[in-house]
Formats: sequence, structure tokens, C-alpha cells
Amino acid sequence: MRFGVTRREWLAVAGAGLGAARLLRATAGSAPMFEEIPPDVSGIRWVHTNALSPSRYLPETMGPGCAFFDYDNDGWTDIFLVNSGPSDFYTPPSPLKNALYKNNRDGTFTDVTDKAGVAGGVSFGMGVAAGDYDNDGFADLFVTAYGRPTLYHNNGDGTFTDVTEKAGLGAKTFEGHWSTSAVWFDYDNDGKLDLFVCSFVDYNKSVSCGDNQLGRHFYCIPRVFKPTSSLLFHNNGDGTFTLTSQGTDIEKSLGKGLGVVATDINNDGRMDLFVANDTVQNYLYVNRGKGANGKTKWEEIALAAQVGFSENGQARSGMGVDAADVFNNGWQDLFVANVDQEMYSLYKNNKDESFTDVAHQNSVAQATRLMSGWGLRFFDYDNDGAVDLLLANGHPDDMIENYSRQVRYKEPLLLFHQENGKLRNVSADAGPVFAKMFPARGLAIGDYNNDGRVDAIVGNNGGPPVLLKNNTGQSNHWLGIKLEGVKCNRDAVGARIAWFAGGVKHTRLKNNGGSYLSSHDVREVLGIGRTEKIDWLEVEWPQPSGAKQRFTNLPIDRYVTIVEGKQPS
Ligand SMILES: [Ca+2]
Ligand SMILES: [Ca+2]
Ligand SMILES: [Ca+2]
Ligand SMILES: [Ca+2]
Repeated sequence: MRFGVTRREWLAVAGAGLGAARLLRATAGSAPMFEEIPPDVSGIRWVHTNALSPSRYLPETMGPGCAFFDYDNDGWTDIFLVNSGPSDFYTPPSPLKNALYKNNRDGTFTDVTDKAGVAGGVSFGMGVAAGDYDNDGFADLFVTAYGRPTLYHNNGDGTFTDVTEKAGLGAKTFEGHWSTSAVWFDYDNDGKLDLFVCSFVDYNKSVSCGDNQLGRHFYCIPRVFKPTSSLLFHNNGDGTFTLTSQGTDIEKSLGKGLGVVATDINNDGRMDLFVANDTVQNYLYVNRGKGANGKTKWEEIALAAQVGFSENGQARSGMGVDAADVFNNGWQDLFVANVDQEMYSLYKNNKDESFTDVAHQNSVAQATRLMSGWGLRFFDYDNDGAVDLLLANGHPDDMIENYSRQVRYKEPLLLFHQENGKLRNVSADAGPVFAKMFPARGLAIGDYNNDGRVDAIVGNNGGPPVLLKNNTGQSNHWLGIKLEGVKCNRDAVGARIAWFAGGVKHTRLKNNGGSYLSSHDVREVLGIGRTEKIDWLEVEWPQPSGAKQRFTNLPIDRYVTIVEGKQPS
């Protein structure tokens, strides 16, 4: 990609006796760290409909989610955007559509929604989780909703089939459950991706919270609605799913689930779940493996793990979540974004099934005091080998500015860069788009132009999405890997990756989920900084494989596919 200045210009500048710092500033000026790509350049002209009404029905302010996923397996990640639709409180004046945008491999996208058969329009859509649940090599989509969710099976020929009822995931199964974030992961290590779905409140459209100071209805705080149980489905391997959370802590822990990440908090090889709840404590479901009855035992430990409540024991409004080995010690740390005045939490793993909130030491708490956070993601945006953080924000109440002096409805994105083991707020230097305000909800990451610098897309409530092209880390090197499981689940969710470069060992667990209502590029980009060689790369495939492979003589600055048991290609 473009460096902003050519080598000839660089020589001219250097020859004129100007320092490197000035050159860097000039470069940054021509290419912001993250660049907003407008619809007339990207071709992404879809706009979310939030169905905003004078009654202020709560689902209106909760969407939308978005996804980066390669639906046609051409090696270029495509984009899926979720729209609202008909419901018991809303009849669209004209049919509403989700959007599937095919990547044209030149920085532009083509709308292929109708041809692909994923327009939806049957319920009030919320979020999306992409995953290859039948291991046929093509990513499928689960679209959550207020109302009936939809499972789209990818036929492998550019089209999808709605298999929701056949799969056992239809309206009847979800009665009384408003599905929000969902995640594909293999909890029982049988090589097939299972599905966890966050269930938000038991919503009733006839409940109004009265009028605000303006004499108008406003969005009820979810506190007034009853909590519900989130749902875990086992993949039976024949295209059907069985609800398997009954009788477990997942069913017993009533919540108002908005965000979920599947990760392994105690490194025992079994994937756990961290769920953010709105106005109710968060839940950390630890997977204890199969019990004597043959069923997986889930133990909810958030209170003891110190990730359930704020430091002074308050339940907060948890919305987005993520997990990553932020501090490069081999253990998964957690993150929760909350509503304004509550501050967000960065939970450092104490390696004993407990965590310490280090948001203050990492400038995260201060920067988020007036913010409400939804989509978020840990990733090494500049490929220097250290994990960074991107946050999408926006207040749920569109009239908040009428009765709060400090809190805004639209809020800026926030970017944190990791330096010397601490996260630093670099939003002011990250580009003009970080000075803009958005009603942001979903956020997904993916490298849509295959330059190894991971890009992002943000879903805005009632507006167009924002595509962010990443121009950072031009002098840093990387290796992109797409893992393909054979014995283990094909998406290799749960794989452990380690790489050694420049005298530093890095590790990464292939988590799934995270953010809010959104789903990310399945590929992993491994940053190695200025070093021009990866000494070795190790992949430990999840069970039922468990195989460990070690690779040397790897290329850099390109993507490779690694099939379980084979050499990279
Ligand atoms: Ca594609
Ligand atoms: Ca499974
Ligand atoms: Ca970094
Ligand atoms: Ca990129």
C-alpha cells in the first residue's frame, strides 16, 4: 500500500536535512492511522433503519451488528450488515433488508444481498455470528433478532438457505428470548461448533416509562424488564441443534445478556464464556467438562472471579465484551464496556480464576467516564506485536443531551495503543474520523484489502456504517494465517498460536465472539514489528485433535493457509 511519500520524495526530504520526525508527521498527515472510506468510494450505500418512534420501543436503539466474513472463499473478506424489520411494535413502510457486500478486491464492494438470499426482512434483526457449523468450508450465518432469529446455511455457490426451523432454532425455541450477541464455539470438543446466544430482557412493548423532562416518551432503562436465561445449543452434526443449557448455571443465572466472548480463562483446553449483562451482574461460565451424567458442567463464578460487579459492588450496564492475552503472559484478560458514569473495565487475569480491574492504570477508566460502549475489539492494529484496543461508543437515549450537560448521544470512537505494557489513549492522533461523533453499536474487524493491517467497520444506529481503513504500522512486518481444522472444528476456534520473532515469544488463543452483535474476520494477523523473520510458529489445534505443529522458514508480509496436519500453503 501507499506510504504517503515515494522513495524519491523521501530522499529529497532527507537530502534537505529534515529529520525523520518531521517526515513521519508529513506521512501521517497524508494517511491518517484509520481512514474513513466514504460510501461513494467503498460502494457500501446501505443505511440501517432503527424504526425510531414517538413511543421509543427499546429494540429501536439496540442495533445494528456487522460482520467481516468471506462468504465465497476467495480469500477476500466480505461484509454483512444487519437491519431491523417487522415486529409487534413496527411495520416497515417498505421491506427492509440486511446487506451482504461482496469484496471486489480493489477496495470496493458490490451488494449481492438478493442473489445470496440473505435479505431477511422477517423480524427485527439485531446481530450476526458467522461460523462454519457443518465443517463444509463455507461460513454460515446466525442472525439474531427481537423475534425470530435466522440460521442461513451457506450453499457454497454464492447463495444461502434459511434452515432455521429445520435446525431447531426457530421462533418457538426463542419464544420469550430477545437474542442479541451470539457466538460459535466447540464447548464439548467434539469437532463441531456449538452456539451460545445471549438473551436480553423479557420485553413487553406495552411497558412505557412515562415522559421525560421534555414531556416525551424515552427508552426505558432495562432495569424495568425481567431478566431471562441465555441459551446454549449443542451441534448434533446432522444440521440440527439441541438446547442443552437446561438445568445448568447458564439457565439458572438470569441475566440481560448483550455481549459474549468464548475464551479459555484457566488454560484447561475447554472454552469458557464471559457474558456482559445490562443492569445485572456479568456472568463468567467456566466449562468444567463432562460430568458423570455425560453433560457438560458449567460453573458461574463471576462474583468470586471479581468480574461480576464494579469494585464497590454495583451491577453495571455491561454491553460489549472481549478477551485477549493483553499483557502477553499466556493468560486471557477480559474487557467490558458499560454506560456513562460507570467506566469500562479491563480485567487482568490473576491466573487463579480471578481478575483485577486495571482500567485506571491503563487510562481506560478516565477516557470512558462519560461514554457508553458497545462494539469493541482487542487487536494489534500496528503489527508491533502488542495487543491494542478499539472502542465504539454512543448513548442509548437519543434525548440525553436535553438533561445531561456532559453526556452526548453520539460519541467518538476511541483507540488505545499498547506501550511498555500499558494501554494509552491515542484517539487524538488516530485520524479525523476520531473527532467525529457516531451513534455506534456493532464493531467488527477484518483486513478487507489484504495488506496485513486489520481494518474495522462500525454499525451505526439509524445511519450508514463506517468503514475504517487501517494505514498504520507501515514499517512493521506480519504473517497472516488462516487455520483450517480437520479433526477439530474447521474454523479452529480454540486453537493456540505461538510465534517467536525478534527474541520475543508471543501467544494467541483463537477466541470467538467478542464485541457487540458482531463477528470478525477468521484470519489471524501476527505482528512482528521491525523484525524481518519469524523464527518459528507453533499451532496447537483444539480437541478432539490436540495435535501440535511447529513451522519454520515461514514467509512474511503475506497470508498463508494452514490445514491441520499439513504444511502452510
Ligand atoms: Ca470474498
Ligand atoms: Ca461441539
Ligand atoms: Ca500494537
Ligand atoms: Ca487492511
